[in-house]
Amino acid sequence: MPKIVSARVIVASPGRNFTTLKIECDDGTTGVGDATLNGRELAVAAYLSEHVIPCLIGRDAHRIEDIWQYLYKGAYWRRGPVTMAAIAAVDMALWDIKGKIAGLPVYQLLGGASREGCMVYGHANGATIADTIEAALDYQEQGYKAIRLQCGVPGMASTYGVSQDRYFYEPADNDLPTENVWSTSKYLRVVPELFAAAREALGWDVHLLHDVHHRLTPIEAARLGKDLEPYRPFWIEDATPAEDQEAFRLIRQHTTTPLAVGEIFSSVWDCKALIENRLIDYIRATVLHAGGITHMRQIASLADLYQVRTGCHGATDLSPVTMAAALHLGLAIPNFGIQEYMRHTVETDAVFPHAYRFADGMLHPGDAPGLGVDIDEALAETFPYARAYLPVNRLEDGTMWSW
Ligand code: CS2
Ligand code: MG
Repeated sequence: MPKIVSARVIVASPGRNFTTLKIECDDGTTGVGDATLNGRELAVAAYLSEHVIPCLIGRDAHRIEDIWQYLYKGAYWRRGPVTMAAIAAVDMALWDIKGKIAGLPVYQLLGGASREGCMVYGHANGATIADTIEAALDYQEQGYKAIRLQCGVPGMASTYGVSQDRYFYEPADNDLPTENVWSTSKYLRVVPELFAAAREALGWDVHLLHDVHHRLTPIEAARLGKDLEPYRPFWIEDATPAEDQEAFRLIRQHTTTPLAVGEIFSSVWDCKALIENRLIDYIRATVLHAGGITHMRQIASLADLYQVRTGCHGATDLSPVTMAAALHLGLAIPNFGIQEYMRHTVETDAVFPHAYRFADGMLHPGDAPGLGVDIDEALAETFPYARAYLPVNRLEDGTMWSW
C-alpha cells in the first residue's frame, strides 16, 4: 500500500494567491490538492501544516474515505470554509495519487465518462451594456455555448464582476478591503436592459447567465427573476444570501427563472433543504470549498434525486487543480449541468501545468493518470504571497451590505 511519508503546503501568487497541498508516498507517487480560500489563504495553510499534515504521515494513501471521515469527525469542530478547504485539498491529492497508481484518469475511477465533455461558461463583462455585449460576441466567436453577463451600473463607481481587463477578473486587491458603494434600485433597472440587448445581439442559441452575488433581498430577487423571464436566462446565481435557505421559497413563488446557489457552501448540510425542496435548479458547491471530490460527489448524488444539476464554481481564485478535479467529477456524474470557466492568467497556467483542454464550448479533463495537473514548485517560488482581500459593499447611506 502507498504509505504517506510527507506533505507540504505551497503558498504562491502567480497572478493571485493560491494555497496548494502536495502529498508524497513511499513509492515516490505525489498528489496535489487546492486549498485556496480567497482572502484567507494563510488560515487554511496553517490548518493544514499545524493540524492536518502530522495526522497524515504513515497512513495508507488509498484509504480516501477513511481519511476524509478522520479529518471531518476527528476535528470535532465540523464544517466551515477553512476546515472543508483543508479536507478538500487532502481529498483531491489522494484521488490524484490513486489515479496515478492505477494508471487511470480520476474520472475513470468515478464510473467513467457520462458525456463527451463539460459545457462551460465564460465571463463577458464591461463598464457599459455595449462593452459587455462586445465581450459576449467575442466569447460566442470563440465557440462558447454559455456566457455570463455582468455590466457596470450607471451611477455606481464599481460593481461585482466588472473588471478592467476584458478576460481576466480578480476581485481581491490591495492590503485592506476596497469599499464599494451599492444601489439595488439602480442595479435592478440595468440588468433587464442588459439581457434585452444581449438577446438582440447574440440570439437565442446561446445560454445567458447572471450572478446577482448575494446582493438582493428575496422579494427583490423575485422581481429580477420575473423581469428576466422574457430573455430566458440559464440561471440567476446567488439571488439572495443563502444562509437563509427558506428565502428561496419566496423567490420560487414568483418566477420560473432558474436559480443557482452554493459557491460559498462548505458541506451538504448547507444545501440539503434547498435541494430536497427543489428550491434551486443548480448547485454551485465546488470540490475546493465543499470537502473535495468525495464530498462533492455526495452532494451531486443528493441533487440527482431531485433533478437538481451541478453548476460548479470556477473563478480564478480556484486554482487549475480545482478545475481539473471538477472536470473529472463533472465528466462522470449523471447530473452535470455546467462548469464555470473564468480563465486563469498566463502565470497561473505556467505554475499549474494541466491536461484539461477547451474545445467546442466544452472542457475535457484529459486522460493523464490522476488529475492531470501539477504545481511547478520552483516557478511558484518566484511568485511570493502578498495579502489581499475581497472588496466590501456599503449602501449609499453607509450600511454594510453583501459584496
Ligand atoms: C463569483 C466569484 O465566479 C463567481 O460566480 O461569485 O467571482 C466570487 O466572487 C469569487 O470566487 C470570490 O473569491
Ligand atoms: Mg458567483
